[in-house]
Amino acid sequence: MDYQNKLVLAPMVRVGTLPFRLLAAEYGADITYGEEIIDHKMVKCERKVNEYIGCTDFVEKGTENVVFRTCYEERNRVIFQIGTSDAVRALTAAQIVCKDVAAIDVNMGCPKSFSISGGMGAALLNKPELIHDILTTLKRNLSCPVTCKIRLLKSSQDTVELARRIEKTGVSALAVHGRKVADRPRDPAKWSEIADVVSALSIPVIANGDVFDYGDFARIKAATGASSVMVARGALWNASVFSPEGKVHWEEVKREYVRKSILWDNDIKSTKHTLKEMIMHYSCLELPEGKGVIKSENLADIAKLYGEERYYQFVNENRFSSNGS
Ligand code: FMN
Repeated sequence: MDYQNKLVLAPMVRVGTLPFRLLAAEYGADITYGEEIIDHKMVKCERKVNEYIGCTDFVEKGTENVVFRTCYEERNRVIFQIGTSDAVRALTAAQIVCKDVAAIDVNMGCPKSFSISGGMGAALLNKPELIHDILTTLKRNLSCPVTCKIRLLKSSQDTVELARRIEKTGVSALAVHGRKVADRPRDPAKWSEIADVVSALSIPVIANGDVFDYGDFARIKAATGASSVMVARGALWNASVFSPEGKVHWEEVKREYVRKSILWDNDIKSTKHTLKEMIMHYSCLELPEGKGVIKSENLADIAKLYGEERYYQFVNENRFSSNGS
């Protein structure tokens, strides 16, 4: 796995499922992260080849709950992001999925209370020994690359010190979200503090924060010195942000997302959440489209709402033969 000069789709809960990752890749993303999945959940899963859809599923044992879905096409660019507070559990979870993905990433930046209270995400940032334990355990026992994603610490000096310790564990790359734990998404990302990390490390650093247009890729690269860039909201609002030809209209992107959700039989909650986020950015949920998404109970309802009934029918009638190639 090469982490130099890459455009990267950031991990996004309830957004970064298979259809969205494939959509971003189609527009030009080189590396696509899945949504964070907690190790507790993953250790309960078994791998199942889903011939009906043409994909590989990780399903909670004894249920039909698909926790992670991937396919052969994205095998060399999909990163599985794990939420963890324990090296052995992280390893057990990673071993279940590592042969089907390009790399394993550890989330060390999530500031949400469910992560922090479980000792995961940003809670790790002030536990360098635990970080070391988790990353070295994964590195020693997995054959795929291991990376992690952090936020900035209180001072740039502290961030650089932590980044150096992380580099020593042998990780292949480090993603740095240019905000501190207490910062809000609307606060500007501090590209200059990412630059301090880039100049202190020799492994690739993936710069993240406030990239909304294709031109921003060059700007953040110049400001940070990083050769790879990760995008979250800019991609959520318009996945064609990765396209060097410029963005296509968001209605077109949304339609393509709906079709991919149908094709890959995406989890309805994730499809609804992603569509709502897209709609809220450009319009509002009180209009008929938004209300229709909220009311939808399954992908057939979504297909009807977007005039894709025939596509829905076609896909479902041709499962075995047309998919997974
Ligand atoms: N960061 C993670 O490390 N793991 C996640 O699962 C995750 N989920 C997110 C979900 C949403 C809807 C958004 C907007 C962000 C999420 N983040 C997550 C943070 C992003 O990956 C990214 O670091 C942050 O949004 C800054 O990038 P941006 O300025 O391009 O949005």
